[in-house]
Amino acid sequence: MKKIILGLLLVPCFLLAQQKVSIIPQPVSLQLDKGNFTIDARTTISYNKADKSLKATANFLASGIKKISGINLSQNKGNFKKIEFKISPTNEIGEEGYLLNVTPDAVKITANSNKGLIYGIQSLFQILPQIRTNAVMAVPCMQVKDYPRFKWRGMHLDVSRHFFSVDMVKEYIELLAYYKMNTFHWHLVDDQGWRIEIKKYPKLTEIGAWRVDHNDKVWSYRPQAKEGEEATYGGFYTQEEIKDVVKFAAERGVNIVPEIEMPGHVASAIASYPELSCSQKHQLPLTGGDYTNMSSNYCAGNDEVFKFNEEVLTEVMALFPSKYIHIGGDEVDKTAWKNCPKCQKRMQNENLKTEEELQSYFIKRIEKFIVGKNRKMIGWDEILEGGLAQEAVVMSWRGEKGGIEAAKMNHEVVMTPGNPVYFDHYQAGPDGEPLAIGGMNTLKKVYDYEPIPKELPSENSKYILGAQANLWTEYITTNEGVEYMILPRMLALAEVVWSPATSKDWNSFNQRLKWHFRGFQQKGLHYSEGSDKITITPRIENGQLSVALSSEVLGCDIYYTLDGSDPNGNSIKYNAPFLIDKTETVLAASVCDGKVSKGIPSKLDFSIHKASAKNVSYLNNPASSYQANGNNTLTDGVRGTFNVSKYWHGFYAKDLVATIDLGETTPVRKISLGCLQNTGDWIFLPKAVKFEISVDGLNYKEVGQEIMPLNKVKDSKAIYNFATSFVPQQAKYVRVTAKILPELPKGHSGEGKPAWLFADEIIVE
Ligand code: TNX
Repeated sequence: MKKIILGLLLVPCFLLAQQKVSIIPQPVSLQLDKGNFTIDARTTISYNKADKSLKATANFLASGIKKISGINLSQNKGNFKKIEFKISPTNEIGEEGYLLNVTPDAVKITANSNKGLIYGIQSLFQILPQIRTNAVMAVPCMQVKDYPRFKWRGMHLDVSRHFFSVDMVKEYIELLAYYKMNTFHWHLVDDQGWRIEIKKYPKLTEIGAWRVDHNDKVWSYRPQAKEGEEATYGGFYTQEEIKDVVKFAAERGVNIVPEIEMPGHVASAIASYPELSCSQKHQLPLTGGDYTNMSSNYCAGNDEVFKFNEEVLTEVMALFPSKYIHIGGDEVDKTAWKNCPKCQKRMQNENLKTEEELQSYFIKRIEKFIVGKNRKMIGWDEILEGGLAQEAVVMSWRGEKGGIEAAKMNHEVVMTPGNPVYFDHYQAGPDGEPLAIGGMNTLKKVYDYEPIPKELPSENSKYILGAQANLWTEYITTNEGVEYMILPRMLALAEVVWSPATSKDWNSFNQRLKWHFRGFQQKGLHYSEGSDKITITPRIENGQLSVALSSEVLGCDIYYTLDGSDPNGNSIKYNAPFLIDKTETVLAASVCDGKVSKGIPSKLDFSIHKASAKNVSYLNNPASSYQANGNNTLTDGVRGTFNVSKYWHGFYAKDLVATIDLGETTPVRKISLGCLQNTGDWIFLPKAVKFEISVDGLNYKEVGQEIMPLNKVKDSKAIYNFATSFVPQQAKYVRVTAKILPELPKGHSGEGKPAWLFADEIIVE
């Protein structure tokens, strides 16, 4: 009898077509074999009952199977068809790795820890149907060996700017775990809302969790209440809810790193307990949620502030078992400290010379407390300023510079540079996309990210714990918005932090992504199909200007026009970079299966003049993060705009002194330099621009100067052409000197510090 049943059961293994396996992140090694294992009502989960922790893992597997098939798997019953997990010392796969061995008779998952088993189960889930179905639950026979490249595989969620329910947070964690991300950075505190119940300080959530609801998306600190308006927008998590979420995450191998911001970004705490701020006026009773114009910092001179934070952290650490506790530390506006007698006294007593050192004092004092509780403190890269605390871990967000610096000092680092892992930035468009904070971090940019910087000495690379994407929610107001911004970019990041660097393969990733897109559709998750925008890149080579077109969408053709019409399948097909030798507009779109992509076409205007494509040399080089198109950006014919930063060359603290070699002596009658002002970003028009010409490149003659026009001083944003016109003169060289503003004006957040100077084009006529 037994034999017959066995024979019948084996049939599907030979009849079912080999299923595709589309695991993301790509496993270290995967070998598909012939046949399938079929999960059915007779399958049992088998494990060592003596190990209590395995029970939760078995339940996790059982409930996942039930959800997609309705099958109730038994546990440790019978000896027939098993999904077996075993914790046993296994080489090469580390703490989080797993071996998954599927044969027609059994699925075996082996790991060194429960976490590894969970990842094996996640791989299994990715192979099975994504939603409830009556289909046969067939798992292709295979052997998988898999383990992560990095130990910090993080996703962050800001629940302060907008509040997200426990259910949404769980959904987020579930998605993380499904893609083997193991760290959830929960940004619980910011100016716009305090989101965690603290028993000792109830006002934090009675007052600090609520604000007036103007349904606007950008706030400075906290939105200003109108007369009689109530603070009705917000929410917070009770300690019981937090315990539940922590448990939920742990069952999926996800560690939650709570972030309790300090000493800045805490208008919500100050609104609740004004006495924690520097200013006396904040100690008046506050009503109606009007907390504008307050300093959003804790007072660093007040010992009560430290007592408060230590007591808050004590409750936080009791809730979160995480070794790492995040204390924020970013973007502290030091103005209040400069004007605060208590802060100034602290600086005197502690022999601190700058407010940066005062911030460092603050953070170090908190670190001591955290380390005393056997935890590790992590903070944004500003904690490097004024001296890094002894054991602090640095989260590098303003590029990778801070991370490199910290890793060189043998501090642990998590890489989370705004470009490309801020998922609040656009991933496509921006036309047709939900309004976002700015920037453009496409799926491919995320996929191509390498967390270990080239410039880091190899012996220090071990300090790079991994990478993380951050989801700030100033512009994200709904659950759908959260899903849309992380899907599918999180999948690209998952592959970056899990899979071996050598196995990266954009084509293969896109292939596997299709299966996951289908799953998103079936589950009703909101996701982006990626950027179908064509990137138009100006190039200068051998004194010629050309244009390259590229697309992230695979398997499509690119078509373009030069006559201003919208491109379609009858336009010019792009094969290779083409020359631009007159003023014209390039419009480009991708055409897939005969259909023009849905977004509006990409467009770039080129204006050609006497200096076009000519070589530019600089006395002071542009800053590394504002290289635009490289050396000859100022002669590539492309102008910058307020929205698109990539065509601007940025200079910091030093003047722009650019010399153009026109290649031949030619009559010149007008020269101009395009500059940007965006005061909020510390970018100011130059004080003055001087224009010179030369025939021999040695002797220069001034042909004009323009002083920064007075009517521009007050503009927070401006694009202005500094220019000079003169009677035509022979020139082979043109030199332009733009004087940078050496000190930001009084009242500016960077008062006294040098400004940035941004320029896009030197036009010679
Ligand atoms: C900077 S990243 C911030 C956040 C903002 C974010 C917007 C960081 C440590 N601070 O407070 O939400 O930019 O992208």
